[in-house]
Amino acid sequence: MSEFVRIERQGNIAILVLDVPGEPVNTLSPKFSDAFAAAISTVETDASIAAAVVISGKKDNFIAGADIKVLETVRTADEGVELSKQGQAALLRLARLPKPLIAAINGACLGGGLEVALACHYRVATDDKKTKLGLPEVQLGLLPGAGGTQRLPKLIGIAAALDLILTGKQLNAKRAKAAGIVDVVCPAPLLRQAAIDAAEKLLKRNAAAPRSPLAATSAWFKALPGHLNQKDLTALALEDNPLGRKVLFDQARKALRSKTGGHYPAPELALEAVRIGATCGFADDGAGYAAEAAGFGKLLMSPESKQLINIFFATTALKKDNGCDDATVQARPVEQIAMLGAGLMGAGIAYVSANAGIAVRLKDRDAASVGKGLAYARDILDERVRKRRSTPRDRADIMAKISPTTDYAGVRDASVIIEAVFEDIELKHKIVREVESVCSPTAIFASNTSTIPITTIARAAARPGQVIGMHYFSPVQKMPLLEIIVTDRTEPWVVATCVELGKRQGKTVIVVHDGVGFYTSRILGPYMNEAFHVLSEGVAVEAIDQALTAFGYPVGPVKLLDEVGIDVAHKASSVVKAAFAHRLDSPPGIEALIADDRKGRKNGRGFYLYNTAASKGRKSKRDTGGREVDVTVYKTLGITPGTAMASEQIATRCWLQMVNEAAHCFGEGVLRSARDGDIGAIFGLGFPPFRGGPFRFADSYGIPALLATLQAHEQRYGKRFAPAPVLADMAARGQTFYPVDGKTPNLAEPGHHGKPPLV
Ligand code: 3H9
Repeated sequence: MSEFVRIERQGNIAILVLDVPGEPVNTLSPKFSDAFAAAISTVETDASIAAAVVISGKKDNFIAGADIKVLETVRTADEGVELSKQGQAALLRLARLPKPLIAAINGACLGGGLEVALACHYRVATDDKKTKLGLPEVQLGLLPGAGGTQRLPKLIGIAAALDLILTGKQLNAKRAKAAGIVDVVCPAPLLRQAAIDAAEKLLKRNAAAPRSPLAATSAWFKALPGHLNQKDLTALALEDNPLGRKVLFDQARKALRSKTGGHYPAPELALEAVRIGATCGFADDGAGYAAEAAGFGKLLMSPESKQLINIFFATTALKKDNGCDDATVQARPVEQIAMLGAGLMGAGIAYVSANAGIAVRLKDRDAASVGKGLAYARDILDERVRKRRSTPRDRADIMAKISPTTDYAGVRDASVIIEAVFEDIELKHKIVREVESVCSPTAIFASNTSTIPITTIARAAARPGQVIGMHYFSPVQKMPLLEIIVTDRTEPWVVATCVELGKRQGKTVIVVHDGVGFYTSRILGPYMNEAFHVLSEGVAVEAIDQALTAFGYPVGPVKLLDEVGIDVAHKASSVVKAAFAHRLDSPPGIEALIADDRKGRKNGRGFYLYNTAASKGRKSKRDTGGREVDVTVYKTLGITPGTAMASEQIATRCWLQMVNEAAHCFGEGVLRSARDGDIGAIFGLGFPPFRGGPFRFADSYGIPALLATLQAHEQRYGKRFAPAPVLADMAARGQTFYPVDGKTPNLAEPGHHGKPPLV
């Protein structure tokens, strides 16, 4: 018996217990595959075994997919193709096993893990919160390479399968059952028995009417159209004939292109593998499997996949990081927090906290304002219930955790008090003093400010070591990043406690040093400023936004101004510009927009047209939803659009500013590591993930080349392009931010940037 797979017995049923030794999760690796193949041979040849159950020995993980570290060692596309073919062959063997094979799933069943489950003949999954089924390969720049692009559409239909394969979406057991992936859902403690019961049922059924185990379980699928709604029937009708299928694939390809801008080859190749598979009915060993293997090998060698895999490992490392250079610093427990300010940010923070099981005291100055905050949290939950992501019971439990107040009642019991009031330093100082007079002496005071240095806020505090910044992004319930800001005086336990709180709220957390604009707003400022320069030179708004979306940002900088709010951006950027006026010259104009009451989407008056009450009758009555430029904006700015500038030139000017400012932050010790800088820019600002973040991108561009490009721009456009000093140092020493084959010094990990520790 292998230490990877143990075989236990219950009568004539074999239980294959998967348990990769010494690892927190099961992953598919050559060693695992050998052990699993040997166990399957035993099931095949041992006449006393009539059926088998595949279950995990881990507490809350079935199989997390192929071992990504092994994938990283693949050197050529051909090797990748071979790896995929081996996976396909191993799983085909499972699917063809003449004895019923049941997957018993608890915890993550992802990628290759779901492919194993799909090759089994029946799937039982638990209703545990950790149980998630999906094919997240596209998020790593890959496609499911062990038959997933063929077996999933064969099981649940092409349209439903594409929804999972092209997005990497993960389903809980209940939703997986509704989709037709899972046959039975049960509570976690009953999993083993439920799987054994299923094996016995299949054995009985087969004995009554012998047929292949697969046929025994797919019979229900044949009866499915009777239970489908109109939308599903249309999808099936489209899938069932070649012309309909062509329409379906053409639509999917078009939708993909418009979403990815052609920057992500993985979903396109996955779609192609499904399309080819569909032409031969997803036959075992058919052309679809060959296309899948070819796509897998190609993608494994792609630079996009390498960057996305880097992001996976960076976020995994951040899950374990306590935010302090001393890894032994412990977080203190947080049972209750107080949230001061019930606006969109405050209400959003209250919601993510309550959702994590933390009691929240939500305070605002009057009942109407707190009521609005509660209604906002309730709306988020209503939407989740409507989409069946939460139950009405969950909604009631979460809402019960948020208690409203208009005074400081209950603040004494809070371990962390977060303020999200107006960006007014007098007000913040008043609140710090009031809070300190009523809260516990061990309570932490966190500010959600995006513009005021935390050191300035802490000046009013009697306990400045317990003052910290927690910069959330809007909308809080959707944005994955939390930027935590520490001053020279913030205590390490305060940092560790807030990092832990952020993780419980579901955030990826980076810790940065206090300073003007912290990290994210600081690198956004010069980027937006450059877009404004380009605009003031007479380049059209659409041309600027298209240039940056073509580079890979989800929205262009001008559209982003409308979304964030021109007034908000103006306030934030004036702080950054004032601090760096010696090197950041900014064009005039934004003041004219403010004077013209252009605040962006929120008041329907910005760079684009919105069909809101405020914009109706001004220009267009059609609902353009921000898709068309409001040409009157040029007059407000005193600009005549018409200057032609190459898209690449526009994009380069803007990204150079962001990357150079990130290098400034790195050199000044604002960041703990290049890794944090990459994650902050990707998760907080939408820096194109396939480029890996500003530091990975700088490395792949080449530090000397980056330096030269900045110098050329400095000559042409002025001092705002002067390279960050760290870049010149690194170029002179032949350094990169990340190690190259372990040869260069590693500047990417905390504690290796040559600066003293932040905390
Ligand atoms: C694939 O399957 C390709 C196939 O289709 C084709 C084959 C031919 N590999 O996140 P955590 C490690 S591609 C290697 O902190 P959690 C992780 O690095 C794969 N390592 O725990 C960490 O290590 P360490 C498709 C992995 O509970 C430790 O496990 N699959 C892998 O918060 C704990 O992880 C995916 O994309 C892996 N596949 O979340 C799933 N998975 O302790 C990726 C985890 O040394 N994984 N590790 O730092 C996840 O989404 C999450 O890790 C998971 C657990 C939900 C499983």
